[in-house]
Amino acid sequence: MEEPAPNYVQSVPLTDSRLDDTHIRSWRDKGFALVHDLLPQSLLTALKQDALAFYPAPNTKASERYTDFSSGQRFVFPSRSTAFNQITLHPALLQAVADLLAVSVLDLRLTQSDLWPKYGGSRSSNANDNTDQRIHCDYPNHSLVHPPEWDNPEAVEMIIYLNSNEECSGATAVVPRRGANDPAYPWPITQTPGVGDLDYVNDRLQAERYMAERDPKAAAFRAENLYSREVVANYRFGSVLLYRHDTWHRGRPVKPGTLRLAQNLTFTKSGREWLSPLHPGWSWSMYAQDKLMEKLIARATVAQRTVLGFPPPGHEYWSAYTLAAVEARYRAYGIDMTAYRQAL
Ligand SMILES: O=C(O)CCC(=O)C(=O)O
Ligand SMILES: [Fe+2]
Repeated sequence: MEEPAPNYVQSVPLTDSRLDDTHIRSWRDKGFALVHDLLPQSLLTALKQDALAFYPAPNTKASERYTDFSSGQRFVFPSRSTAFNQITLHPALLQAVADLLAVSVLDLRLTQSDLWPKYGGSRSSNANDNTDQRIHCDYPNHSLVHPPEWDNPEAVEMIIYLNSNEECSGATAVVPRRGANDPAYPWPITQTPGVGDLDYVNDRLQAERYMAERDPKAAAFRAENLYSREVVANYRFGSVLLYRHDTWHRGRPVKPGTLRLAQNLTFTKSGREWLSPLHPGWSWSMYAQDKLMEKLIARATVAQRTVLGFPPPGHEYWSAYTLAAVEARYRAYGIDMTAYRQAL
């Protein structure tokens, strides 16, 4: 299969870091929105510096072990990079997700925040090579079930790019959904490697060869309706691609000799236990000597804490006793329990 010349995703500027109807409609109808100006450049620059200090430079021996798409749990929330934590819980980002899902920020939960390197040219013949991904939806390794009906989404995924397409290539491709009867979006989403009894194969050529053998109808569906209709997100430094667990998309090859850095996040509506966090629980690091997570909880806003699963003001968890106990745990780092006390 030849790579066709890409069509680009359209992007409309934001006003005051707030999504408008165009972005919200795009995400809800087509399955994605690309925004270039959601997050402050200074914070993104700080994050990129932290990531460059953490990940080996391209074309070095040390970079060779990063052949896959994840950081191997080494650059995940909560991180020693303050900028990473601040972006993860940035008010503009949380508000954007809340607007897409039409809920309050207090009804969001974080389930993924991970900063991945993608090195150009480090390609293997492995079926799981990540360079040139097969087209897929992300729900199978985020969810125990299947995304609900299209008009009732329960999660927002995003990729924050710390480079530009011009510099690194490898722009993510997405397939815009065209209404309820779109042949690219049949229900359920099963014609894809890794679902049901189909093997998980990541590499595009190997995945499509496998599909052609195992399920020729599905392979034809993928060629005719998915690959032929993909458009790519012409990303810049700081662009955010907002998409969904049921959006067809794929990662594409990064230019040899370059390193594309991207932060991947997922937020769900609260009470979705079937949507698994991708990392160890947020409290797992609470015995670390630097008290990173305790400080983060103490200094976070009420909304940010709630997004991490801390009980919101007014929750049945709170009593005079639990309030005093939680305050005792975090007092050393200056937690302000006023909002919880007032709601008792
Ligand atoms: O790296 C990209 O551009 C997309 C990655 C992706 O879709 C995935 O790993 O699930
Ligand atoms: Fe994906």
